[in-house]
Parts: sequence; structure tokens; C-alpha cells
Amino acid sequence: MKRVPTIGRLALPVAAAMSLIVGGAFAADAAKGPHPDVAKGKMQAGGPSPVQEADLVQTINPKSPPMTKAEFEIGKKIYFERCAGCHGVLRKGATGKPLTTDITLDRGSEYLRTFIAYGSPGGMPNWGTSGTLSEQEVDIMTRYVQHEPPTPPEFGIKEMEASWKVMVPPEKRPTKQLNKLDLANLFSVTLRDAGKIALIDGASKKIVDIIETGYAVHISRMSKSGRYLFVIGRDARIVMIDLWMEKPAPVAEIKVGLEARSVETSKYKGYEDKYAIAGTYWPPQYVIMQGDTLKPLKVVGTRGMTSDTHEYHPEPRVAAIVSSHHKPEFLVNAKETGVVHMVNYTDLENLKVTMIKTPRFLHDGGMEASGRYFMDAANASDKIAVIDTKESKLAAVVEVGKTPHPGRGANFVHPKFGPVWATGHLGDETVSLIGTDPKKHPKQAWKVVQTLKAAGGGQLFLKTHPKSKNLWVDAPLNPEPGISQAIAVFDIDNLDKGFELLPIGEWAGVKPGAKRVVQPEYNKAGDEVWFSVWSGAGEESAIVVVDDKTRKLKAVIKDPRLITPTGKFNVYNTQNDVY
Ligand code: DHE
Repeated sequence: MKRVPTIGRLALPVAAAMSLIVGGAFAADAAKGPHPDVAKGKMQAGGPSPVQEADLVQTINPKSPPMTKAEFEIGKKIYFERCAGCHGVLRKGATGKPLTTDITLDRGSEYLRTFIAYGSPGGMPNWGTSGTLSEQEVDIMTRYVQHEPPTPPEFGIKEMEASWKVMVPPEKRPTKQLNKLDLANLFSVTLRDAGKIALIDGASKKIVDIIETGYAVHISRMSKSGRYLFVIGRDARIVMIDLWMEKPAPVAEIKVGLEARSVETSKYKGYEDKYAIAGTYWPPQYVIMQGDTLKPLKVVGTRGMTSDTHEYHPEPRVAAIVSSHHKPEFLVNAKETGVVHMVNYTDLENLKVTMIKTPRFLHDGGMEASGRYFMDAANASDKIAVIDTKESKLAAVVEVGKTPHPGRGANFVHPKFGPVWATGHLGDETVSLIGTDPKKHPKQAWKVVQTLKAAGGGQLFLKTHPKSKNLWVDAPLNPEPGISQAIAVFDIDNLDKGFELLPIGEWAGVKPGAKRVVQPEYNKAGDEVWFSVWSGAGEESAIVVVDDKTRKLKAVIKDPRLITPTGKFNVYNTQNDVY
């Protein structure tokens, strides 16, 4: 195969050149083999490729290395599944670095190949050496990223309506809870690679039901009443489950785009359960839907100017969405532009959106304990933007560690500094504690009051509970199994004492696998914490339940149906923003 010569190896460190990733599909997919076409030996890596002139993908850039159409299709699929989450569909970069052809062609094939195969200490997964991608697939991706990215189609209300189904209309639904489940202590568990969720009873730890949802399910959110559970997958399919039915089951579903991560419902007094909202990565937009049927009502695009340099961005993806308790508003993170859209839902025909300027690359976040301020992580900017939902404005920007990743964060009362909200970091081992009480602790408000040292970088989520004295910090993306398979726990009253590391992965007693320990979640009472022990799709996973007071193992939930459990959402805590 004729190769485009490498145009100089830049002295850039590996981490800087590619990405910092939360690896949407990273480890759990490692068990999957190469793409069938590759496995069948149709493609070869690094060596000659049977490129026929006629098979070449048309590219407007003559410098792009040759690819057959079949190879291009494989590249497109792999890119969508593994890379787009961090680098963006149009490859403009966000959590991961930009991969536009001006950059990739400049870096050249050998440089890119090394990156894709070996990863980087900055968080780019080692797709090749982990076995996730075969040598041939690494070669395809090396060439694929040197071609112009294909632009996926738009997805408007017409396409949404075509996918919209109401399985049980509101008038045919129960008027009261028909089952005997303790709904407040029910957990919705993401079974990521199975495209399902498990409903697990908090007391008995028994699986109540497994429900089909969509490709690579991402999060669950609760309606304000605690009746409806909304689940969204990366394929932008939302499934709405009625927990009051004799057997909780989906009552409506819709596809709102091609790629998504977030769903939320209206929580303001008078609007409980009235609207749902979902944001999409592609197309970059959000849609407001009827809260009981998912009928799409209003679509708003996020394309526009960046908050700082006022340059046009074609793909400001919608990351976290939270619901205000102070106004009839949703707070929608437009990631790449660094703009929070505060969307007032009182009049959808004359929609009012307050656009709040924040640092760029907004990702996830949650409310501080009073529910007034949204603590919003601008991850690739290493900052937390504090949004005042009462005044509808930016209250502060707080500099934290490298690539904050709070999930929804953790709220507790610091023995010295009063109420704080905590975030862990993907890019370093620290946990930043930010003062959140401008009235009684004005000196500490919106400042990092203490920085804890946890077990290592690669943290994704941390959690405590108003009734607990423990702060649990995971690090599932740490390259060291002793850390990724464990949890660091701090005593809130003795933070200076450092953490205790509990070997949750070992406690699970599962067969060999990645066993990444991810996302602590409390039960309703706040006296036990659940952890996912996340292995590959073909491997054994489990949920480990720890007694919060004694920090001792309480239960292990194992079941062949528990395939790749990741997020867990306790109904009461999710409904009431308890974290
Ligand atoms: Fe997530 C929340 C995006 C990878 C598990 N994830 C979120 C949110 C966003 C997001 C925007 C906030 C939603 C909200 O609050 O409205 N996640 C992304 C990505 O773009 C990313 C980095 C890459 C990708 O390709 O998807 C990514 N996420 C992952 C994973 O690999 C995780 C660990 C496993 C999985 O299930 O895919 C994962 N993300 C989660 C979980 C939450 C989440 C468990 C909810 C946390 C919570 O407590 O609310």
C-alpha cells in the first residue's frame, strides 16, 4: 500500500496530541473481538492493503491515505462507537483533543498509529495493546482520522415523531401504585453493553425486572413525583418506564437524535412531571417533550458562537442537563461553546433562553446542598462554573485540579469550612472541596477550601449522603488495577487522616476481568453504598453493597443478567437530588 509519508513527528507529548478520554467504550468492550470483516482477514494492518482505485473513498483532501469503501465504513463505525464521545463527531475536540485533518495529516500515520495502539498517560485508552482493536483496525483508524469526517444527517421533529411510540397512553395507566415494591428504595442499574437496565429492590437486593432500553444505555433520571423513570442510551433512544404498573414497564419511547447522553424532567412547583428534556451530542440540540408521553414539542439547536472567542462552533454537544428548583427552567450544558442555556419552559411558543457564559467544555455537574447553585464542570478547562439558578447568572468560576469529573458531585458539611461540594478528577489524584455557603461562610464561598489526595487519577464519581460521615471516591480509569478495582473512602470528620482503600473488586468474588469499580450510590436510608464491579461484556460482573458505618461488605449481587453494570440510580436520591 502506498503510504503518505509521515510529515514530521512533533515533539508534542502523547497526551497532548490525542486525547483525554472517559473512554465511553473502553474497557467493557475489550473482550469483544475485532470487526468481523477484519477477523475474516479482509484487511491487513501496516502492510499492503488491497486498495483498488474504484474502491477509494472520495476525499476532498488528496493527502489523505488511501482507504477502500469497506475500510472507511469500518472506520466510521469504530469512530462512532469509541472515539466520538470524546473527540466529537466533527472531530473538533472537547474532552479529547481535536482530530481535524489539518492536525492529523500533519502528525502522520506512524505517529497516529502509535497513539491509537498504545494510548497515553493523559487518558487516551490503549486501543491496540488492550486488544480492543486489532492491528488491522488500528491501521484503519490511523488512516480514517486522516480523511475528512463524514457529517451525519440532521434529526428534526419529523424524524423524532417517526420513532415515537406510546405503548400505554396516560388514560390507560394506573391511578395508583399497583405493585408492592418499595419504589423509593428501588435502583435502576445501567447494563451498558446489554442495552438494558435492571430494576433492583434495595432491601432484598433481588432483580425485580430487566428492561430493554437501547444501545449503550447511559443514565436514568426520575420524574419529580417519583413515578416515571427515564432512561437514555448513546443511541439517543429514551425509554419511559411507569413504576406504578403491576410490573413496571415502558409506556413510551422516542429517538431524539443519533447520539445522546442526557435526559431530565421538570421539577419546579406546578410543573412536576409536566415536561421532559433530552440533549443530544448529534445533532447538537435539545428537545422538550411532554412529560407523560414523550411527544416532542420543541427542538432548539445549540450551534453558535463560543463564549470566549466568539467563533462559530458547528457541534456544541449537549452534556448534562439539570432541572431548577427555583424557576421553571432547565439548565442545559452546551459543551464546546461554554454556554449554559437556562431554558424557561412556561411558554414553549415564545421560548426564553438565558445564555450564561462559562468556560468551555462543560460536561457534568450537580446542585450544591441548598439546591440553588449548579456546580458545573468545564472539564477540559479544569474549572467549575457556579450558576445561580435563582438569579439566572454565573456566580463564580473556580479553578480546580486536572479535568474535573464530578458526576453530580458530593455535598457535605466540612468540619472547619461549613457546606462544601466535592469533585474528583480524571487527570490527577486530587479531590477539590469547594465552599458553597455564601451567607454563613462568605470567605470560603466558591473557593477550594481543601484539596484531598485520593488513590490516583482516573476518577469518575464520588458520593456521600446527608446521613453519612464517609466520602467515597472511585478511580475506574486508573491504569493500576489495585486502584481501579478499589474505592478510596475518607472520614469527613478527619479528612487530614487520608483515605482507606477497600478492595471492592476482590470482595465481589467474580471471575477474572477488568473489575473496574465504578459509581458509588447510596440507598434511600443512607446507610449502605452500592458499587458496580464492571468487567467486559463476556465476563462476570457484580454489584457490591457496603455497610456505610462499618465499611464492611454487606452483600454481593451476582446474576448472569448483570452484564456490564455501570451507573446505579436510587429512585428517591435521584428524584430529590440527594448526593
Ligand atoms: Fe458518562 C453521566 C457523557 C463515558 C457512566 N456522562 C454523564 C453525563 C454526560 C456523560 C454528559 C451527564 C448526564 C447528565 O447529568 O445529564 N460519558 C459521557 C461521555 O461523553 C463519555 C465521556 C464518553 C462516551 O463515549 O460516552 C462518557 N460514562 C462514560 C463511561 O464510559 C461510563 C463510565 C460507563 C457507561 O455506562 O458508559 C459512564 N456517565 C456515566 C454515569 C453517569 C454519567 C454512571 C451518571 C452519573 C450520575 O451519578 O449522575
